Amino acid sequence: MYGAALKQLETKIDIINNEFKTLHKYNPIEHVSSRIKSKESIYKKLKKKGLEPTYENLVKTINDIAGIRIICSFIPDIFKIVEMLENMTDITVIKKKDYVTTPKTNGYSSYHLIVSVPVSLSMGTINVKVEIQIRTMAMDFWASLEHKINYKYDKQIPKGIKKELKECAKMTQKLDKRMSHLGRNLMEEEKQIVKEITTEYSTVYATALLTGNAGV
Ligand code: 0O2
Repeated sequence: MYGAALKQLETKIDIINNEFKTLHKYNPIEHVSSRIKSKESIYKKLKKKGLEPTYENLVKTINDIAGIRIICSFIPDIFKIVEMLENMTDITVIKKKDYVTTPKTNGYSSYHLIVSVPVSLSMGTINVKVEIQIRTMAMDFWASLEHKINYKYDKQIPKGIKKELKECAKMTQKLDKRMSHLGRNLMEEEKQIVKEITTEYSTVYATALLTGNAGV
């Protein structure tokens, strides 16, 4: 059921991306990946929560068994994608965590949505929870390195490395802001060029109409 929910969501995200490309002439999503949490990881998470490893506890308390990660170019894209997902009538947003506006104390930044997706099986329709993480390439770079370091030190990262990671996170945030600013300027320039071409074309066409040369 988790695999089916992921497939459905991936299709929806693909549709969002194509719609965005058509409407705004640019592609907000760099890439999308999905995964189903490993048994070991589910077991560890239940243990951490002080719960027995039962099917009921797993379904009720673990929100990220099925996970999708959406990587964008710029910070504003994250919020646009969140808005588009929220507007979809066939998925329900259960929970939102905005670590983009307010990063975690360790520096982690990303937008998390827990959504419920209806999956039709032969025995009926069930609602399946999926975690969607939306972040920029820079945020993803930081998070994947921090994840590896965490794994290496079994979540007991030495103080010096923690400090270094926090500084890197600050640099990542600055880089994201500057890149988003550059991206916005570039898009404004492109819009202006399209506007100028359209205006020029309209003038030429109107003149042609008035002089009876519209066919030309
Ligand atoms: P893995 O191995 O990536 O699957 P909740 O019950 O939903 O309130 P939860 O699940 O702890 O509590 O929620 P949260 O904080 O949204 O974290 C869910 C996932 O986000 C994590 O899953 C990570 O993938 C990612 N994440 C959260 N905080 C950090 C962080 O500080 N660093 C990195 N690198 N990733 C983070 P898992 O199960 O922890 O790990």
